[in-house]
Amino acid sequence: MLTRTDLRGRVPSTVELRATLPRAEMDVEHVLHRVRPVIDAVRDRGVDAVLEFTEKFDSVRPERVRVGAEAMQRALDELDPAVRDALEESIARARKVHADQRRTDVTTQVVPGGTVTERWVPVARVGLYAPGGLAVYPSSVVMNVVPAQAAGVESLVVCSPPQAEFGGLPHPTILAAARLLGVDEVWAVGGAQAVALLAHGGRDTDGAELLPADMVTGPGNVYVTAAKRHLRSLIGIDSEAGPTEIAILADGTADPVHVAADLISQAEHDTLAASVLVTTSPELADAVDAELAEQVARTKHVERISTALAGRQSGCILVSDVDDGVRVVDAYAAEHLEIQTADAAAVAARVRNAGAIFVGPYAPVSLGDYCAGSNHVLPTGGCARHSSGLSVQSFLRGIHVIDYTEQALREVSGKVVALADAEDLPAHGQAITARFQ
Ligand code: HSO
Ligand code: ZN
Repeated sequence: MLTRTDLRGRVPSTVELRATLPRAEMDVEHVLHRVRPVIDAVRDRGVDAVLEFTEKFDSVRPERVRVGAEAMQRALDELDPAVRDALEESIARARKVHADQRRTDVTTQVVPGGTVTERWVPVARVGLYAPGGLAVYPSSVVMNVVPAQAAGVESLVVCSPPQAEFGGLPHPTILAAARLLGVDEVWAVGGAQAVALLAHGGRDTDGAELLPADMVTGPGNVYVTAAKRHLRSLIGIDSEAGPTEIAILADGTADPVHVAADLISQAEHDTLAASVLVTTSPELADAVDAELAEQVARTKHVERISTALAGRQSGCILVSDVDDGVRVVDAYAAEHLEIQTADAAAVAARVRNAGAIFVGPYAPVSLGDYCAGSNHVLPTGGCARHSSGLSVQSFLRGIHVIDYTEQALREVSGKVVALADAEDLPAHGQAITARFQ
C-alpha cells in the first residue's frame, strides 16, 4: 500500500509541494575520498593500477583491458535469437528517432558583411559506461551508443566491468549489444578505475594504446558517479543518474491493473526507486493499492519492489482535479511521467517538467525503456526542471564562427569602443581602432 497524502481542497505552493514529495538521495560526496586515490593511481600508473583495483573490487584479473574481436563475435553468436531480434528492433527504432535530432549549421546575416554561423561539431571520442553486477542492461548500451553515433562521434569505446564467471570478460549481452551496434572497442574495466582510465588513457598489457576519451556517459554505481563528478573538467559527462522514478497522473478513467503494473515496473530497479501516483480519484487509489498487494506477490523481485514501494520516496497523492495534478507533477519533475486520464494528450501538453511523458493507456514506461524509439537515459532527482535526457545534442558542440568584412567592422567600431571604455578595458577598444589608423 502506498503512503497517502491528501492535498484535496488546498493548493500548496511549489516549494511546499517539493517538500511533500521527498526523494531518495545518493550521497556522492561521501565516497569522493575513496574514489580520489583510485583516480590518482590510474593517472600515475595506468593499466597496472587499473588491474590491481579490478582484482580488489571485481575479484578477477583480465589478461588485457581491451576485449578481443573474437570474444565479441562469440558473444553475439551465442546470444538468444529472440533477444537479438528484440535488440535489433530497439536499435532500429532508436536510430529513427535520433536521426531526426541531427542539427544543421545555421548562418545568421547580422548586418551586410557580418555573419555568425553556428557550426555543430560532434565530440571526437566518447566512452560509454555499462554497469555489470546486478544491473546488466544491454538496452542502456543502445540508449548511449545510438545518439552518439547519430551525432557523428567517430570514436566510441564501451567500458564494462569484467566478470569472474565469464572468464574476466564483461557480461556477454553487453558485448553482444556493442557488436550489434557496430562498436568494436570494448574495455573490460568498471568502477571509478574505468572512468579514470577513460579520462587519462593508458597502455594495455600488450602495449596497445588505450586512448583517452573527451566525454564519458552512461549510468553507474555511486563510485562511478563520484569519479565522473571528480573528473568533470577533464572530461565531459552526462547528468548524474539517481534512482529511477515513475510518476503517474491518473483520474477515475485509468485502469488500476495498468497503473499498479507500471508503478511496480520501475520499483523493480532498486529499493530506492520512486513510484508516485497522483490521482483525483480515491476509488482508483484504493483499487491500485489492492492491485499492488496482489501483483507484487507475483513478481520475481518481491523484496526489492516492496521496499521501494514502502520507501519514503514513493506514495500516492490525492488532488481535487487534474489541474492540481498537473501542478503536483510539475513540482515533482519526474524522470518518467505517465498520463492516464481522459483526454491524456491534452493533459500531457500542459506538463512543463518531466524527463519523458508517456501518454494514455498504451504507452507504459517499459515501452520507453526498450522499444519506443525514445531515449531512456533521463534526468532524475528533479533535474527534469532544467535538463533533458540523452540525445544527439548531448554529443554535439555548437561553435560560433564569426566572419565580418572591414566595412562591417568599421561601422560598429564606435559601439565596441564605447562598451570597452565603460568596462574600463580600453585595450579591447584599441584592438578595433588599431585596424583603422
Ligand atoms: N528505466 C530505466 C532504464 C531501464 N529499464 C533499463 C530497463 N532497463 C531508467 O530509465
Ligand atoms: Zn526501467
